[in-house]
Amino acid sequence: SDDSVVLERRTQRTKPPQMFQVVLLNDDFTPMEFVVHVIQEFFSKDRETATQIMLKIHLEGKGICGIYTRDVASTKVDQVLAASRAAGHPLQCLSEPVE
Ligand code: TYC
Repeated sequence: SDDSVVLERRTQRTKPPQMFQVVLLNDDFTPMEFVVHVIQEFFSKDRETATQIMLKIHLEGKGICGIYTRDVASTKVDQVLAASRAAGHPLQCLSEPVE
């Protein structure tokens, strides 16, 4: 006879996804006001927070604007670059894995 025992898995074991931080880089040409606008629009920050992030980038060379899953981070980068090019600014944006 078949005396095997099957135990039901009651814990889910899906590991959390790798997260990606979206970083803006400083440059000498993009207006501060444009960077603040970009951070507000694409990273859902209020005006004060966006201004703080922009100033950190301006002073330190780069700064994290948000942390997302791979596809969302990639879309944010594409949106920022498209808006920057459309406005004639050289603003650079990239995403990198967290850790
Ligand atoms: N350095 C720019 C200026 O003085 C402002 C700036 C801030 C540009 C952040 C890019 O990611 C940036 N106009």
